[in-house]
Amino acid sequence: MPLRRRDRTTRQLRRELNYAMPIRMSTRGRTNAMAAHFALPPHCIARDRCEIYLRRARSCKEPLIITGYSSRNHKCVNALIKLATTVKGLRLLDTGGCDTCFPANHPGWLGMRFGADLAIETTDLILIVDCDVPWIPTRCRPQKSARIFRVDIDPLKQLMPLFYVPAVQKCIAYSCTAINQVASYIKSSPELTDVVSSNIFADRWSLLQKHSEKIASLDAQCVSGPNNTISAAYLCKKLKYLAPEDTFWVVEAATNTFAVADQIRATRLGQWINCGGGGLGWSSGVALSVKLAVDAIANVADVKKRKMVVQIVGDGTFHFSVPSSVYWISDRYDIPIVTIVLNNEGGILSLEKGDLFALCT
Ligand SMILES: Cc1ncc(C[n+]2csc(CCOP(=O)(O)OP(=O)(O)O)c2C)c(N)n1
Repeated sequence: MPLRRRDRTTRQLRRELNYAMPIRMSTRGRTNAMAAHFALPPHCIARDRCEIYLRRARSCKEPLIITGYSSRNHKCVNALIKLATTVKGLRLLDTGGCDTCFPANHPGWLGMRFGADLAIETTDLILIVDCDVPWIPTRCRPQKSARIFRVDIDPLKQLMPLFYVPAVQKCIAYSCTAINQVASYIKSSPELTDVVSSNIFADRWSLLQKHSEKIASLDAQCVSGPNNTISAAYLCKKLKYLAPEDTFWVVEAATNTFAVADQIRATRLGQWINCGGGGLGWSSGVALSVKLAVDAIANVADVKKRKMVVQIVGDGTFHFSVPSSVYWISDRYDIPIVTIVLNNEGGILSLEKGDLFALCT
């Protein structure tokens, strides 16, 4: 009996090692064995499903994509841009489960909102891509007539059975593959190409140019309060102005997240870093890691200029991140980061351009 148990343990251990060991380090025999575990082809949408999506999407007036963590594959950001540029008028709502999913300078950008947004209530077609909670039904819900499609690696959310989205089609696929497929399918079909090049779509594109009005209205929110108190929006607008354009923003701003997202308006791949989980306290450690990573990349590329990493964090959340360890490590290993703590009480902003850079070099 003890012998058998040891056998089982050894077998289990070998299996675990197989999972853990990188393929390139394996012998051919082990590679073959591991291929059984790893060689899953990228999931894509079946062609007939793709046709169904697009047939139903043809007649819609206000198509909307809601995403959350599609940018865990950065290539998906470019795929979404390509699709939103092909299907003019398509808009995208980011629910902030990951890095920047869509650049703020694209006219289809609706910003970062989770739980509720007006666009969800008015749209007639929603494609949910890699998003766990596209809306909170007690706060906002789509019209009954809206057609909903879902593409996700786990579209049924089998591990989080909290609420179900009444999608007419749910498809297991890698978001980047699926989005590229849809864009290619449109391009390969002369009929659909005609549809998306029609005047209706051109008009929708013109309507999207109201994006600049949206940006102006966001900018208008950035006013300082009485007695020199400052709002999160005002502070973030200043930060955006002070920091170099290629700054990385690690954001754990809790209730101020929308205000921060509205002002930082990330446009570069991976520039806005968020965590999909609900456990607070990750951002300080992540800011150090991001700084290490960007400096390592600069070293490899032999680039002298160092990119800045700015962490924006709520005051309660700041304490969850064990600041004493973080700044000891930052100092001990020379990993400079800037931390902005939002304390919801206001303060006096007196940073000048250059001060921020001085802080983290
Ligand atoms: C590890 C962990 N503990 C507790 C919570 C519950 N929680 C959510 S928001 C929040 C308050 C965060 O405070 P603060 O960072 O000051 O943000 P704000 O008050 O601006 O929302 C807490 C305790 C959590 N999400 N994760």
